[in-house]
Amino acid sequence: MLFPPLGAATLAGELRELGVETKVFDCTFGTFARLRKDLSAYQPQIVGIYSMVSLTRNTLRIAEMVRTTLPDSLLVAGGPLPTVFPARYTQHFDAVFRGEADVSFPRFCLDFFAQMATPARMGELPLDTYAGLFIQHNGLRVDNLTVHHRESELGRFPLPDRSDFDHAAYQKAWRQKTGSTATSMIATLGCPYGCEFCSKPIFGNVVRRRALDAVFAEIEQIHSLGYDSLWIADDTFTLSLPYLEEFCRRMAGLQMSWSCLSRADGVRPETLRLMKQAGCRRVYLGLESGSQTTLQLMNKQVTVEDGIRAAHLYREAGIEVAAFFIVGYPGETAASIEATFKLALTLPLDEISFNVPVPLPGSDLFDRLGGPDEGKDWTKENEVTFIYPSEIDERWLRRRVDETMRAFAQKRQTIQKAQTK
Ligand code: B12
Ligand code: SF4
Repeated sequence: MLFPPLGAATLAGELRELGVETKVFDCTFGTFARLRKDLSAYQPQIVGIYSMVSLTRNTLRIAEMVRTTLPDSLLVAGGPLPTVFPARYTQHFDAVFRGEADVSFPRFCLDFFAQMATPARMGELPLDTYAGLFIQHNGLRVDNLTVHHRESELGRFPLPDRSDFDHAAYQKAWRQKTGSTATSMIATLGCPYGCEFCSKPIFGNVVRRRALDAVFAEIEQIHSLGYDSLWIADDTFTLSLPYLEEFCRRMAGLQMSWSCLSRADGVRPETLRLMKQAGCRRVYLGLESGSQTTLQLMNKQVTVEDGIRAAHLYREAGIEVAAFFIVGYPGETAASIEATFKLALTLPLDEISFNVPVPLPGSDLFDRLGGPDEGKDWTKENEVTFIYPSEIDERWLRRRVDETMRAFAQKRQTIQKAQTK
C-alpha cells in the first residue's frame, strides 16, 4: 500500500498559510541521488525529515547527506520515532519536534526566518515557547512538553497540502494492484485503548474528532486530485457511532468508496448497513489472536467471540473484511498460535496477514521486554522473524504461516469458483 506522507502535507499546509516557502520532497518513488540533486538545486535553509521505526536507516543516511551537501541548513527531525527517542536523534539533528508538530514547527520556521537566525544563532529564538521541541546541541538544552491539540482547535488548521505529491504515480500503482485509486486521510485523532504492543507517540490516548465540514472539504480535495477511494487511517474511526453515522449520511451519494480500521467490539448491524450504503468497501479488523489468554496478554480488551461476531456482521452487511493477526506473542504457546491459525481459516475473511510483534518504542511491550535484541535487524520486522528472545521455533512458525496462507488462498479460490458458477 503506497500512501503519500500525510504528516508532511499537514505541515506544508500550515507553513504555506503562514507564508513560509515550503517544498515537500516525497521519496516514495525517488532515489537517493535524485533527492541530493533536488535539495542542492532548492537550497533550503531548514530541512525537516519525517522518521519512524522502519525508516531510521534511511533517515540517518539522508541527514548525513544534508550535512555534507547543505552544511548551513538547520536539520530538524519529527514523526513517531524521533518523538520517543529525541536524544538519539539529536546526535544527528539540530532539533527534534515531538508529537503533533503542526503548530509549533511552522511557527518556529516563521520566527527563524523573521529573525534571520542560523543554526548557530538558534538560541536567540524563544525556544521555550515551541511545544514538543527538544534540543541538545551547541550548548542548548531544550526539552518542552508535547501538546495535544484540543478538538476545538482542529477547525483552525488548513487542509493538508497534497500539491507536491506525484499523484499519477500513486494512482498507477494502486490501479495496478487493486483496480481503484485510494489515498489516506485522518478524520479523528487518538485512541483510548492500551493494547500492549501498540505505540501511539503522536496522537496518544485522547480522542479528538475533526469537524465533518473540514473532513468533507478534504474529501472534495482528494476527489478533485483523481482518487476514487479513501483509506481512512484513523486508529479508531468507528469508535463514536453518532460521528460515524453522520459521516455515512454525508458520504452516501458521493460515489467514492472507502475503507477503515475497526475494533471488533461495539459493532451494530444498523450502523454497518449505513456504512455499506455510504460506500464502505472494506474494514480492517485487528483480531490479533484466536486465544483469549493471548488477547489478555495483549491487553486487547476484546474477546475472541467479539471478533467472530464482528467478522460475520460486516460480511452480512456486504462489507469486505480483512484481519490482522499477531503470532508468537511473548508469553503465548504453540497451542494458542494454532488457535489463531484455525480462527483465520474459519472466519469469512477476504484478506489476512500474520506478523510477529515488534516491541515498538513507546509501547508497554517494549518496556516489558526491555526493547528488542540490539543484535537483530529491525528492518526484517515484516517477516516472521523474532527481534527479541523467543521460545517459539522460528522455522516452525514460518512454515505454519505459509501453510495457513496457502490454505486461505485455496479456500478463497473455491469460494470464488462456486460464486461464478
Ligand atoms: C497510515 C499509516 C501507515 C501507511 C502509510 C504511511 C505513510 N506514508 O504515511 C502504511 C500502511 C504504508 C504504513 C506502514 C507502516 N507503518 Co504506519 N501508520 C500509519 C498511521 C495509521 C497513520 C499515519 C498518518 O498518516 N498520520 C497522520 C499524520 C498527520 O500524522 P504524522 O504522519 O504522525 O505527522 C505528524 C507528526 O508526526 C509530525 N511530523 C510528521 N513529519 C514530520 C517532519 C518534521 C520535520 C517534523 C518536525 C514533524 C513531523 O507532524 C505531523 C502533524 O502533527 C500511523 C498511526 C498514527 N495514528 O499515527 C501508523 C504508524 C506511523 N505506522 C507504524 C508502523 C510501525 C508502520 C510499519 C513499520 C508497519 C509494518 N509492520 O510494516 C510500516 C512501515 C512503512 C514504511 N514507510 O516504512 C507505527 C510507527 C511506530 C514508531 N514508533 O515508529 C505507527 C505509529 C502505528 C503504530 N501505532 O504502531 N503506515
Ligand atoms: S492497537 Fe488499535 S485499539 Fe489497540 S491501542 Fe493501538 S490503535 Fe488503539
